[in-house]
Amino acid sequence: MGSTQTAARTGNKLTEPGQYRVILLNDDYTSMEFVVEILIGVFHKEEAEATRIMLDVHRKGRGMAGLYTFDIAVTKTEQVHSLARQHEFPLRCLVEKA
Ligand code: TYC
Repeated sequence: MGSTQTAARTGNKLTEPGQYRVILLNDDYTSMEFVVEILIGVFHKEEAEATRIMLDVHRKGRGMAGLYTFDIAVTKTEQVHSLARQHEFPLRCLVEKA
């Protein structure tokens, strides 16, 4: 049995360290190649998986780049925004509680 179930059963206040999704947002201006490079360079995806995620975001408007503890999720989000600024793309992402 996992510790989350144990914590719930014993009624104490312990919880697992939170997991946070980094969500990539679509826009009309960022190049597909740049998004794939971000997914490989920042989120350590293989090229085929990076392309799949990029196309999913392109079609649906948003999609998950990865699942991390809070500090790592925020750091990756900052890296994406910094790289996007350097390349003059409006690419945005956000952190949400999983
Ligand atoms: N929609 C962009 C285009 O057609 C590609 C894109 C995909 C942009 C994913 C952002 O998170 C994104 N060039």
